[in-house]
Amino acid sequence: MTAARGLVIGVLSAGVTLGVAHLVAALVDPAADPVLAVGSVAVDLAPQPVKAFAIRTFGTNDKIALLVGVYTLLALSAVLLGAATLRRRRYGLAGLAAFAAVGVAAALSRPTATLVDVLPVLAGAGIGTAAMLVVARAAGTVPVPGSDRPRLLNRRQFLATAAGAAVTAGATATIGQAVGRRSAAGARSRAAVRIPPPARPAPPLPGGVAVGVDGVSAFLTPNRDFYRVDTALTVPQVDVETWRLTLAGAVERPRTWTFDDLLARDLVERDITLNCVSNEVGGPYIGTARWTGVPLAPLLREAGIRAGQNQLVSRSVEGMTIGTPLEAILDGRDALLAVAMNGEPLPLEHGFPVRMLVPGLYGYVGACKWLTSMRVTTFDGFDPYWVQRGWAAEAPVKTASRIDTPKPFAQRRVGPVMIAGVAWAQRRGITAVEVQIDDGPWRQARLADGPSPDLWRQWTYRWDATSGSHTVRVRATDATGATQTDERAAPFPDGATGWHSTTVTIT
Ligand SMILES: Nc1nc2c(c(=O)[nH]1)N[C@H]1C(S)=C(S)[C@@H](COP(=O)(O)O)O[C@H]1N2
Ligand SMILES: [Mo]
Repeated sequence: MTAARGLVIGVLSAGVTLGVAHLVAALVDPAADPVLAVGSVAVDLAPQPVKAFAIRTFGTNDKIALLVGVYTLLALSAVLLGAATLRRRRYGLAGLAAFAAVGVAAALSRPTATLVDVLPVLAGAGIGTAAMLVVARAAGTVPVPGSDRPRLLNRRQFLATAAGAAVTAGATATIGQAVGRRSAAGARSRAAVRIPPPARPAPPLPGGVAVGVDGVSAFLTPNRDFYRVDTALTVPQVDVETWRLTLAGAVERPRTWTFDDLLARDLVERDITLNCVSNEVGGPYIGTARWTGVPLAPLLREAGIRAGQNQLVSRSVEGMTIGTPLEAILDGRDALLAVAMNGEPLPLEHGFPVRMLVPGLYGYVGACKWLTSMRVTTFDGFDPYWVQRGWAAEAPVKTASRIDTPKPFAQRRVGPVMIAGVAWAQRRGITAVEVQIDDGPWRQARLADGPSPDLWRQWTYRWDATSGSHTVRVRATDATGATQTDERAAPFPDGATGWHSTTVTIT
């Protein structure tokens, strides 16, 4: 009886608090929803091994896993708080105040926070407190003579207030959800955007870039299949009408561009492979797209970079900072401010309206999404987000290769088996891929066409498979003549190394 009343009080007052907060957040700033704000702080504060574990275990679902965790903790605390409230009102009040304080701190700690971001928590906590007091008052009991189980003073009143609180929680959360969808400024803005045809289209891809073997990744990754890695719990919603890009710091002529200013420049189109430093050996966080964008180097040169600078710090609308060596941008490679991906405006998840792209660098040092400002500085002068967390300040892509087929533990028949996959060494290019079966000699794989060093390269190896369980290994060599090391390294702090292998059963 007591436990049940405590549960009802706790869960309903928490529900009203979060529902109201969600609705107010939808109106002022969706990212100020306290659950998301606390989740974001958890993302930012999580120690490196925890982050690595989350990316490894949950992959692109890491955000969902995090939110499930936050909600579970909240539900447990709510039940305890409800029980405490029955004992003494002030325990409940103190508990809610403590949660509100955490929510306010989280909302304000976001890099782009303003004072209105405390409104959702305050409104939620205020109305949630009222709900708690009303339901707790209606939960009063009287002793039953001859029994140690008291009964509700007014059962109907208790049920009515509880139902009222439940409806409030459900309605505010639902309306908040609907408002949030309707105010999806980014989606609306993206639908209205027209990207002009590139002045310099991508050179046509030779037919031979794809080996045409089942199970090998598509040479150009469709947008919906392109991996997504970022710290944003809600996808930033940018309206190009109000969006601006600034260039400041150690430059002679700081600049500001609108989206149309950028589109008015000559656009280039390039096929470029992008991968994540968090990718494990054999992992999925790599893809290739046809990007359209504004060449970045001329923008910097026009602004006049002052002497002695070596880092460009990009900042996104939600406060991510990414540091790129100026030298990498200026050395003639296709460093872009990308506005389109595979022929459509950048998908919201991939940085709409503008992201940076620097071939040869892992995403965390060259591919800022939802870009809004760039600052010329030095590596000594500023540590961007991931560098503050111990990752390397400079991180060129390491030469690597992956077996796409057969999949691990596949079963095949004795006879010819096609082994195939991809290899990459952006900026250098792949010149050889070798395959080893068990402890046999390394054999040359057949390479598909490799039209640019900034692209991954497919390969195949036709194996005359004999019965038994076999280990297949792959290693690549890049155009500097360096062969991929077999020394295993974890992704932290500057990218994984080691040979990818897979086990196949032949019958
Ligand atoms: N604003 C922002 N940009 C970001 C990130 C981020 O967390 N926030 N993650 C970076 C990382 S680690 C990678 S690997 C690439 C991934 O880009 P994608 O999600 O389009 O594949 O984006 C980079 N740009
Ligand atoms: Mo990454």
